[in-house]
Parts: sequence; C-alpha cells; structure tokens
Amino acid sequence: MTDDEGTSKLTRTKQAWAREGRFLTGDARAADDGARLPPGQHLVRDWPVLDLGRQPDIARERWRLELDGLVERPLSLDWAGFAALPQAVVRSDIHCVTSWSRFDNDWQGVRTTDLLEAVRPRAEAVHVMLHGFDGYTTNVPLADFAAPEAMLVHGWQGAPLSRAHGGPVRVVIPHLYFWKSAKWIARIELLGAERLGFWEVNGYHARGDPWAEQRYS
Ligand SMILES: Nc1nc2c(c(=O)[nH]1)N[C@H]1C(S)=C(S)[C@@H](COP(=O)(O)O)O[C@H]1N2
Ligand SMILES: [Mo]
Repeated sequence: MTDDEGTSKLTRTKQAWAREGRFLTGDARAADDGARLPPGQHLVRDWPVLDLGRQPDIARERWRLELDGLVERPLSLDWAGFAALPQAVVRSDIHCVTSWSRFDNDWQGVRTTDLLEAVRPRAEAVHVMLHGFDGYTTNVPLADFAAPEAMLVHGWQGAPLSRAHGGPVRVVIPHLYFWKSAKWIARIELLGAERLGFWEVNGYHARGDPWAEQRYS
C-alpha cells in the first residue's frame, strides 16, 4: 500500500465517513423488492475512477494471476492461460458505496464459476481474499465470489479494460458494492475463515450488499 500523503488523507476521509455513517439513508426496507436502484444510490452516466492513487502499469504479456489457498489445484495463469478459459459477456450494474450507480455495463471476461472449476475449492474454503497489484485487498464470502454474474473482466463495452479501471484484468461482483471488485487483480486466495481487506479494516462492511445498505461495519 502506498503511504504518500494523498493516500492516507483519502483513507482518513473515508474512515471518517464510515464513522459518521455518510450516505446512509436507512430506508433499505422502503426499496421495492427487486428494485434496480438500491436505496441511497443515484444514477450516473459516466464512470468515475476511484482507487488509492497508484495505478499499476501491467502489460498483458507480463500479467500473471495466482489462484491459491484452499484449492485442490493451485494455478498460476498467464494471459494465454486466461484467454483459453471459457469467455463470456455479461451485462450488469455498478453500485459504489459513495452513492453512484451505473447501469448496463457489458463486461467481457471469464465467469468466476469457470475459474473455480479449474482450481477446485476444498470443502473448507468459505471466504476469498482478492489482492491487487497495487497492494489493495478486499474480502468476499466464497458464495458471493461464485455468483453467476461475478467475473474476471478484461473488456468493457467492447474495448479492452483501461488501466485506470483496473486493466488488464479486474474482478466484477455486481451484486455487492464496487469496492469488492478488485482492480489489477494479482491473486485470488481461498480461505477457511474470514479475514478483512483494506476498506473492511477501515470501517467498511464485511459483505457490502447494496440492497441492505451494508455500507459500514
Ligand atoms: N486494486 C484496487 N482495486 C480497487 C480499488 C483500489 O484502490 N485498488 N478501489 C475500490 C473502490 S473503493 C472502488 S469504488 C472501485 C472503483 O472502480 P473504478 O475506478 O473502475 O470505478 O474499485 C475498487 N477496487
Ligand atoms: Mo469505493
């Protein structure tokens, strides 16, 4: 994790938001069942860039993804190995904890279910830690990581995923707040018990369901 002034200031600001309950509306139950826009969110048309301020520059040829921890078959994937996995295009919405949502993103990549089939999680594996090349971490329950619409994406709206948005490859878990969707994915670690990631240690919710407004812990 970088420790330059900008980063620590951002982290302190967001910690303060978590303490204050910033953006919490408390009207989670007022949202219709099946409502597309979660409570307390507003729609945007552009796609904001949010990260800790360090954007790793990794060419596809140098990119590698480690899949390890509680798996039968640990994998170290290079670009060719990743491209050889079943490819899919999935349309989903983004919901950021800072209250913006963006509908209808066409993601191109590999479903997490296909990735998990390749590594075969052990029976004891119940949580996942996602590690970015920038040192970022975020934790998700394995059941959420393995959701049918969860993916490792390398394309957005028909073009390669930009470096600013986490290219060459990022995670997208559309049914959770977007901080769970690790950019510049480097390592996927399967765990037998929950461990907290970067924002989760700093006051964000361990799961982050937007419809339940699980913004903070
Ligand atoms: N590797 C990494 N992934 C990350 C982050 C980060 O700082 N580093 N920030 C998270 C947060 S807080 C958000 S809101 C989204 C933002 O993704 P975007 O910049 O593509 O909108 O990325 C998430 N994934
Ligand atoms: Mo965020």
